[in-house]
Amino acid sequence: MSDAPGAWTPSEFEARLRSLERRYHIHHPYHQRMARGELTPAQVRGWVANRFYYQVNIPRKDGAILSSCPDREVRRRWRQRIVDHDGDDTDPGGIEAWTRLGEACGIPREALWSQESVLPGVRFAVDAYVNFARAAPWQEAVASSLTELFAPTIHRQRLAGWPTLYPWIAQEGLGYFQKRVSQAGRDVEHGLALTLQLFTTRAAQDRAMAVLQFKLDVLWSLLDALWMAYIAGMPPYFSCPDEPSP
Ligand code: AHQ
Repeated sequence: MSDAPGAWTPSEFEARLRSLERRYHIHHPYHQRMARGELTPAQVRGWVANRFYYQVNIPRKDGAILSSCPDREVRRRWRQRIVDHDGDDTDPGGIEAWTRLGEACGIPREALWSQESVLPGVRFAVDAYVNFARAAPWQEAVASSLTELFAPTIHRQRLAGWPTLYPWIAQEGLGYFQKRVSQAGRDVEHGLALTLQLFTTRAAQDRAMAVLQFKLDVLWSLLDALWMAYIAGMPPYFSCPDEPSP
C-alpha cells in the first residue's frame, strides 16, 4: 500500500488552484492604492512603463511554450495568445493597445519602447518568468499562466475605477483592459483544462501548485520593485554616493 497521498479529484485540484487567489497581486499595496485612486500620475506612469516590459515578453513566453509542446491541438489554441499580443492584419494587438495606454497617461510611445524606465527588479521578475517557460516542461509553463484565473477581476476593477479615479487619463487608453477581460477568460479556460488533464498524480498536482506560487511571486515581486522606486522614494542606488560624472 503506497504511503503517497492520493491525487486530488479535478474539482478539488481546481479549488486548490483557485484558493491561491488570496496571494494574487490585486492584494498588493501598490494595486490597492491604485484601486483607491491614491496613485500620483508619476506612480501610474511608472506602473505603465514597467508593466510594458511584462507585456512585450508575454509573446516570447508563449513562443517558448509552443516550441516545447509536441501536441498540435494544444498549439493550435495556444498560438492565439501570441496573436492577441503581437496583433495581426486585422487587430493591432495588446502590445499596441498598451502603448495607447502609455500615451493616454502621458508617456510617448518612443519612451515606452525605449524601456528606459524598466527597474532592475521588474526586469528580473519578468525574465525569470520567460526563462522558466523556456526551461520548464511545457506543461508546467501552461500551469504558470493560471494566475489569469484571477485577472478578469483586476481588469474590471480598472475599467470601473480609472475613469473617475484618474480622470486625467484619456479613456481610450483603457482599451487594453477591456480586451483582456474576455481574452483572459478564454485563455484560462484552455490553460485550466490542460492543467487538470495533465497533472494527475498528487506529486504532479503539488508541483503545479508550486509553479502557480512561483508565478504569483513574479507578479508580487514586480510590484515590490515599483513600490520601492515610486512609493517609498527608494529607487535603485538612491542611497549610494553620487555616481561619478560620466
Ligand atoms: O495583460 C496580461 C496578460 O496578457 C497576461 C498573460 C498571462 C500569462 O500568460 O501569464 N498573464 C497575464 C496577465 C496580464 N495582466 C495582469 C494584470 O494585472 O493586468 C495579470 C497577468 C496575470 O494574471 O498573469
